[in-house]
Amino acid sequence: MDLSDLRIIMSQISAVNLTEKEYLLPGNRACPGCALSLAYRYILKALDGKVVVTVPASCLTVLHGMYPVTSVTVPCVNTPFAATGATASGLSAGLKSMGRQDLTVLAVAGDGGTFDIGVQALSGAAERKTNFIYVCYDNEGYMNTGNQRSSSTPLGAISGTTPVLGKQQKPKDILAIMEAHDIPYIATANAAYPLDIYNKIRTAKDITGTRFIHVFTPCPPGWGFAFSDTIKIGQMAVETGWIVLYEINSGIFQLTSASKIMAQKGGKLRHLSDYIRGQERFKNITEEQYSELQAYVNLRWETCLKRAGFR
Ligand SMILES: Cc1ncc(C[n+]2csc(CCOP(=O)(O)OP(=O)(O)O)c2C)c(N)n1
Ligand code: SF4
Repeated sequence: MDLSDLRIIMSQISAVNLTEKEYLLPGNRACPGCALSLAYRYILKALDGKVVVTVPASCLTVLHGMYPVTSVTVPCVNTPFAATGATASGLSAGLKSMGRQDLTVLAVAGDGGTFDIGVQALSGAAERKTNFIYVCYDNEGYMNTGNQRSSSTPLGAISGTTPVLGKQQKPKDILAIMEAHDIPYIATANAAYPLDIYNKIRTAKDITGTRFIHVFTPCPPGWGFAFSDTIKIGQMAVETGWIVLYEINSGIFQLTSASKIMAQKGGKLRHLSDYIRGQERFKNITEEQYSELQAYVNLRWETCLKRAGFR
């Protein structure tokens, strides 16, 4: 190893050299084992306090706390459910008019607030190439109001509004929708891989325009698994191909983190049943639905391997 290799290694963030500064404080109102709180902690660390956040109605608003108490040390504008993209656009215009280039505008919304009610405001802002980072944390349902199904809820999953047979439709492909907007940066992430989230936010921070990051956030009470299994579920999602970790930076697609390692080792996936089995929400899934999910996961994984040059 020469000096330049050593410099590259030293510049990479690891658990050893990660900042100890905290912007999300302990004692907040998230459930135990909440993947959102873990992901959000690393997102804020990556922006190092130089951020203005906007959050719509969601579990994240609850996590922030009720006025006059808050668990977050950065400024946040709470916005109506449908308005995250619009509020982020306003914040971006305001900071520009004040000549403030030191602050990042960060919008963080759930899957309900992104895939469903917030999609038009986000689409409009992305089409205008508005300057902000938009993080959609995806717990695959409207969790804050009691786990109603969203357009991200998986086929076959039981929810508050699909209580017996489970959801009968496949999720909307939000990443394909955002890619169609031709924005400069798109990434997927997963709360079980916090350093990957950190690195992606750092990359996004230095890009101008709309940057979209989808973060998979397992939800113990909503999905029906033990509070202590959040990381295990998150890792299994990657190992089975339920979630693929990648980024598309200026049109260049590459796998990252555990997905990249899996691809380098030949690209074999674990059986999806390993992931499905541990979750109460899939207890009534039919064989037909399971086969459909497995076929979808296989096809998407092969597509990603091809895009990343592994096939
Ligand atoms: C216009 C409007 N409709 C409904 C609500 C009620 N509401 C508040 S939070 C929420 C669910 C949010 O779901 P999601 O965006 O997925 O975030 P999560 O709760 O899962 O964190 C709903 C339906 C609202 N605040 N405003
Ligand atoms: S309901 Fe789920 S997403 Fe919401 S705070 Fe609890 S664990 Fe987190």
